[in-house]
Amino acid sequence: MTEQLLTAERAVIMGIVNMTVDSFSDGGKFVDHDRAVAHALDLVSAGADIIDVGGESTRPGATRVPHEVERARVVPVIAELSSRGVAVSVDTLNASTAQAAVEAGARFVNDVSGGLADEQMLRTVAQSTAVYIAGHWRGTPATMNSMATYDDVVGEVSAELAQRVDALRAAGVSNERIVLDPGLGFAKTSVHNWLLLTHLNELRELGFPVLVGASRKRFIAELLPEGAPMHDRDLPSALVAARAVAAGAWGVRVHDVRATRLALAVNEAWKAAS
Ligand code: PMM
Repeated sequence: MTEQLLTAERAVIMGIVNMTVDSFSDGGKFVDHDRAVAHALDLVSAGADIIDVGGESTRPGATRVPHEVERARVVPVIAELSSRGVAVSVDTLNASTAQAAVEAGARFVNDVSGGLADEQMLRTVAQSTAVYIAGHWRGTPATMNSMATYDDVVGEVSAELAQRVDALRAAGVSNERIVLDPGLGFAKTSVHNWLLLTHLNELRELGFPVLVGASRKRFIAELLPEGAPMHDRDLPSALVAARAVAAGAWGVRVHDVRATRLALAVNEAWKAAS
């Protein structure tokens, strides 16, 4: 099933379940086990291919969560979803959480730090059969905004992701188990995010599936009137997802799966007719 997702002709939709108290868009809504599971199942029925379960927010300025708290939040949900046949990814910076999640059935480890936050991460992934999603990042949520300086953001993000690939290979993770993510918003300004989105082909040239996470982020909010409600970000997020997929993204990580599925259906109809 994991292999099918990696080689699928249709783009993959990863639905977000944040079991956090302070995520910028849905903090506090799904910390409870039953609500998280119910939300995940809703996202699956709306067309999510993978459910991404996270227990620690990585937004700028977020406070770190003790590993045990993170594990206690996400592992039971991952176990339940996996037992129901849902493909699950764990969104974590921590090797110990990744390991527990994989033991509970997670097939993907989604690490926005690309292994830079926890030196055990790459070895832990190598010892599993999980697919590893390596995000581009330059520092913790406390420091990343000050690291958003680039001469050539596309070239530098590509080169830094290529270094993560080298580290993954050295740790024993084979190419077939690697997905790359430009890490929109992680040590990036809005201008950087748009440049990365409009030059996805350069990231694709690294030879790995590319996942894009633009959903509800601040650079999307900047398209809306100030103070617009959070769900107003879902339409522009779905359009960005569709454009990213049209530009060759393997998958998109989104909050509003229903809208994204429709936006991708437009892409598919467009492609079929052209
Ligand atoms: N962004 C966030 C969290 N996890 N994972 C991947 N692979 N890519 C991302 O861009 C990404 C991520 C932060 O957003 P959230 O608070 O809405 O989860």
